[in-house]
Amino acid sequence: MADKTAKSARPSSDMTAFRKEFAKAKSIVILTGAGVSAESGVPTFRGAGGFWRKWQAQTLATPEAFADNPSLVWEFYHYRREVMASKYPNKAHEAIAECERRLKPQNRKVTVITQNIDGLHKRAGSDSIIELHGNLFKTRCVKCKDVAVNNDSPICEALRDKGEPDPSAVDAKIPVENLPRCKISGCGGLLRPHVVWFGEALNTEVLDRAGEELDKCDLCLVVGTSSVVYPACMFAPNVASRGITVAEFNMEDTPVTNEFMYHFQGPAGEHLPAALAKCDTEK
Ligand code: BJW
Ligand code: ZN
Repeated sequence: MADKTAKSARPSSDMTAFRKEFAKAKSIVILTGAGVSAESGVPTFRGAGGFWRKWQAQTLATPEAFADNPSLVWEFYHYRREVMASKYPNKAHEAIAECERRLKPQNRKVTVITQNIDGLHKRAGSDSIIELHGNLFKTRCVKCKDVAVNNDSPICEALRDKGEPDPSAVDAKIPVENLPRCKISGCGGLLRPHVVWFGEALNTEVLDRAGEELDKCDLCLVVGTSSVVYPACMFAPNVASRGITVAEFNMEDTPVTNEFMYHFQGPAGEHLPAALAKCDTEK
């Protein structure tokens, strides 16, 4: 184990030392955020890429924005759904999925807990995935609460060719009756993206499943998240406070970097394949 006694000491970037701990770990949690998909060309939430038209993504990811202007919020999510057709899992997603597959016959578990809604972990072949903030390709009826998978493109006729991200684009101002509607017989309620917006509680079952995996893990990787959004930002620091090794993979420091044993600075697509590659001790 790397030498990191004081909580505020700098984490180690010794990959050889990390690999020794990885070789022994039996229950690994990989907590991911928008940065894991950045190399696939999916914009992150904060920072320069986090704008759509003139709005910061955070401004539109709220129940208030949807209540105020469902057409605008649907344009934003429609754009993000359509964009995903030309985006593919990158080396980081693939390294995580390959690691889960390889470790399974060794009775070693890898669980992805992701804040992302883009579905790229699944597309890379990861199986054990907990989606904390929902999924771009699921809808929820505001009236009957039905949750459904929806891969339609466009999701409704009125959104066809809408959602242009350019700041000069004109809002489509789609009447609410022409926005995506529930197909359950006799309902017809307005659909919303099945995602967790600011101020909304995370699904209790999802939170419980994440809590179980975090409680029993003996190694935790935290990849491409700014670690500022509650409750996910507390997960890895809580694991570290149990004395479990946590390794952060990020382009930069985060507010919790110094709580961890390891910090690997740089693109996840570069460091994760090296971190999760087959060890000499594996059969
Ligand atoms: C790379 C890389 C590369 C780049 N390789 N790395 C005041 C204090 C404390 C809490 C609150 C507060 N006021 C309100 C709250 C609660 C609020 C919250 O935490 N707000 C904070 C912002 C202050 N949280 C909530 O509301 C949550 N619910 C909740 O807490 O309920 C109870 C409650 C309610 C109200 C008050 C108090 C309690 C719900 C949060 C839901 C978040 N939803 C979103 C949108 C999802 C749908 C969608 O995508 O549209 O989830 S917001 C957005 O942030 C999205 C993300 O999943 C989430 C996290 O972002 P993430 O993934 O970390 O992305 P970025 O962009 O921030 O960071 C990218 C990172 O990658 C950076 O660090 C880069 O350096 C790095 N990177 N390229 C490696 N190649
Ligand atoms: Zn309905």
